[in-house]
Amino acid sequence: MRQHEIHRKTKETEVRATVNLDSNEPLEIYTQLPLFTHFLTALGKHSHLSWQVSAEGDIEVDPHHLVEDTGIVMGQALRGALGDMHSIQRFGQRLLPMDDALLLCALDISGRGQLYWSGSFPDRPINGINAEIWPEFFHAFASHAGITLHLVCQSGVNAHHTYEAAFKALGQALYEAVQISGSDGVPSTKGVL
Ligand SMILES: [Mn+2]
Repeated sequence: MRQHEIHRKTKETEVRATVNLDSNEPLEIYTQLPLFTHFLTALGKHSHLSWQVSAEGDIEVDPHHLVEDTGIVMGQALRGALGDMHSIQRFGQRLLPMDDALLLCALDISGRGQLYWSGSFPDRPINGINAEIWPEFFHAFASHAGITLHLVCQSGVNAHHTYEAAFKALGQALYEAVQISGSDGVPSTKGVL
């Protein structure tokens, strides 16, 4: 079973995440921010992977710590579960619509964590949470998972639709990339990821 758990506690947050790449249940997501829980549940559901995440923190200061640290811990759990990356597909992509929103996600489990965030993301808060917080999640996740992650907002008017579509698109692209392919060994001409 390709499964890994990370627990991280700081003076700002306490986050636990487990991911199993060979199962789609249980899916259990809890954070202190209901909107973030909603988005992560969308990611988890559409990744068809088993995620168990619990995240608490000093949201009275700013939701930023909780969102960024959850990205760190989920990324580290994914990296651990991938292990030696033997026979994985490595690449994943999705063009995901959600009503007015259209999100492109393309990722490479490259071992080099980086986020490329572009396009017309709406710069409006949702339920009092500023839009600038969402790329912080994806940046932390990509950095700590060791994936090259492109997220491009092709169009998006409604902020809730647009950011939710980004989480769903990541889930779908991730599912594709972590699948076991028919070929043997690490999928790199270098022989290592
Ligand atoms: Mn929604």
